[in-house]
Amino acid sequence: MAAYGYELAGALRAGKTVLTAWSAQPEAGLVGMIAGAGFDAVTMDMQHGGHHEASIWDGVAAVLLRRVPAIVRVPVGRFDMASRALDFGADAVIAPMINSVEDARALAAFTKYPPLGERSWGPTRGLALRGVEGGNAYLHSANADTLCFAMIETRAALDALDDILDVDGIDAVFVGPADFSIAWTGGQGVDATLDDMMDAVADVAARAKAKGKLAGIFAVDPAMAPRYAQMGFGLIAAGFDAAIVNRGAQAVLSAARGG
Ligand code: 3PY
Ligand code: MG
Repeated sequence: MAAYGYELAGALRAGKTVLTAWSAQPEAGLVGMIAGAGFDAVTMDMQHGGHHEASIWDGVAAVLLRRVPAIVRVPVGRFDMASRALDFGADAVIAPMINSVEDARALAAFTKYPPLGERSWGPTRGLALRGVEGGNAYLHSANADTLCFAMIETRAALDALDDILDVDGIDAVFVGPADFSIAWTGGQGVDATLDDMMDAVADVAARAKAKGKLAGIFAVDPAMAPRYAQMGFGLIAAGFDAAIVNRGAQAVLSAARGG
């Protein structure tokens, strides 16, 4: 078992499908509730969701309390926040718009300890949340047990994919199909389920696997998750917090109305 993770890296490396909820509401009570609802992980979104540094501090704790892996998507270019999310106890970070090998190298530098990268020491909060004292075991295991996902969602990223995958410290890629569709259609439209791009999407997972790296994707429609799993995506985001509340409310109201 991973010393300080809740099996996220191990599960993905063993080929398991990990279904993560996607949390946009920066409210730790709700985040914790979702973590307890049966998802394999919870991802808190600082790029387009409302999460901010304080809600990541509280939200990671709320998720880990449920013994569920906590993942943080940081804003564009905020590699310092990727370091902080790991220090706060996150099991993985997802960085959007990694469009070049230089972006990938910078991301890896902020998320991996020497000699692989330049992550600065200070995971005090994460270790406290897991009840761990002392740092050397974390220092020696964190590079492998905490995961760094580079988002592939532009033409430039697709062109640079093999070089991005070759960067030591980039553990995985994560496809953003909405932005990917905008790039694919040259800005003509946004459609995260666009059939025309699905071969290219599948190719990202295949190329990651060929290089011994992991792959994840955002499933706007949760019904897409099995298809993505078939393509080789291990981490699949399949449950927006707003949709979870809405669908739950519909199910409750439907039952209460007798039908
Ligand atoms: C995208 O689909 O572009 C994403 O970033 C998923 O949130
Ligand atoms: Mg995106």
